[in-house]
Amino acid sequence: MTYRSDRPSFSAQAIGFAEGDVPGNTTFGEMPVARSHSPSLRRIAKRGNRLALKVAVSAVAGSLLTVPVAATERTVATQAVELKLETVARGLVHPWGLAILPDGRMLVTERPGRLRVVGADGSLSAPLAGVPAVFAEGQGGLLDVALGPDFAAGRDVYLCYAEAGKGGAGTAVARGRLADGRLDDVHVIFRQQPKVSGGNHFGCRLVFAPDGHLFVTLGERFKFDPAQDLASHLGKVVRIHADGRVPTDNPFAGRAGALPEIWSFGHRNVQGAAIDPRTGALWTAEFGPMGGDEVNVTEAGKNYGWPLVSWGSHYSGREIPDPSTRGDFTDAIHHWTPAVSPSGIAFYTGEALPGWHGNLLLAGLSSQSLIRLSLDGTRVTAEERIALGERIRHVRQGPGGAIYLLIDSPDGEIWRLSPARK
Ligand SMILES: [Ca+2]
Repeated sequence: MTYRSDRPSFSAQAIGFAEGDVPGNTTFGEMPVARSHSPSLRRIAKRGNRLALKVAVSAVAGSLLTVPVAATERTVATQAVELKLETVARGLVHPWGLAILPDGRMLVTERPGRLRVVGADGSLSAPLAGVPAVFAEGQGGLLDVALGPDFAAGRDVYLCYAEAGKGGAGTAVARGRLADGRLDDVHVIFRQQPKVSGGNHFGCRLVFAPDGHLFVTLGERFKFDPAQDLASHLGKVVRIHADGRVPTDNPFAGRAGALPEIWSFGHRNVQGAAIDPRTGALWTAEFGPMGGDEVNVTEAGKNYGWPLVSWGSHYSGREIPDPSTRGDFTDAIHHWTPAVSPSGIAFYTGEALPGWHGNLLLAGLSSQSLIRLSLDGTRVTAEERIALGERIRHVRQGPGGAIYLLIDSPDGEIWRLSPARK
């Protein structure tokens, strides 16, 4: 059989695929898939391109110059606001991480191991030199990118990626300095221990807390029990200084047998991380097994229960006890069964999209949607799924309150959502 789904069958799991993270199309699963019933937005966009080309050709014939981008715009109806959806950049291979530079250009990672600058006109630079070699197998490769909190002064760029080494592979974090066409002074500042076999569940998002600490979200490498082992970085969120040093006030610092970088544990595969702008707290999103995707408020020293509890069940169908059976674990504030496969997340702090301020946005892979959660503190009061017909890897807020999305595909794109103008 071919493995075309986010949530593969048990036999797919047995050979090592898991998660909403298997590249490819979705032919079954949780959400109705627009692609199988109607033309996808991509196809609409390509049709738009051809239309634009004709417009451009006829415009040239008429001695006018037009740029064939606008024709790929379309509108997307949502509950609160009608959105304009534009394709900003094309031709990216599984784009994974996105950082918006102060000048409006963007840094984007491609999972096979490339970091590029996206110009304001959507042009892609050549791959930047200086990016570490990555383990580009399964879900592994070059993953997230983040700017340092003092980027304007130091040009610090952080990369999170799967790194090969003794024992297999593990997630690593490197820091470098952005120069013209390259990263300089690249150093590894964190390595997940131990490296293990397989290509699943690397995490990874990078997010800086308001106090300058760096949170790194990690997966359990599809190894289950190590998520509960404080002597392992598998299935953990870790907290380090911007230069990789370990904060002395971390919850397990100084505890015998525990790795001092650990912030929280009992995680499965955390690919979403964002700081709550109201409180400064870390929020994360992680993939459950079969069902049981979670949003967590991720606090110091807390145990989130994987693999001992989950709102989901094993791919075999074998049940996993629900979190409500174990008061010693911290439960998710929101969860999904069937799964939606949340990757990147972002709090919307802009004013451009009426009704969205303060909402949590989640990029949905198997659900092929942007998910919008309305919040009252840490309580989810409403959920909207905006079907987009493509696997959404990441969501970021950009200049002017626009939303940027990464489309997870071998022919991936960057999209921008902004208010539709009447
Ligand atoms: Ca369960």
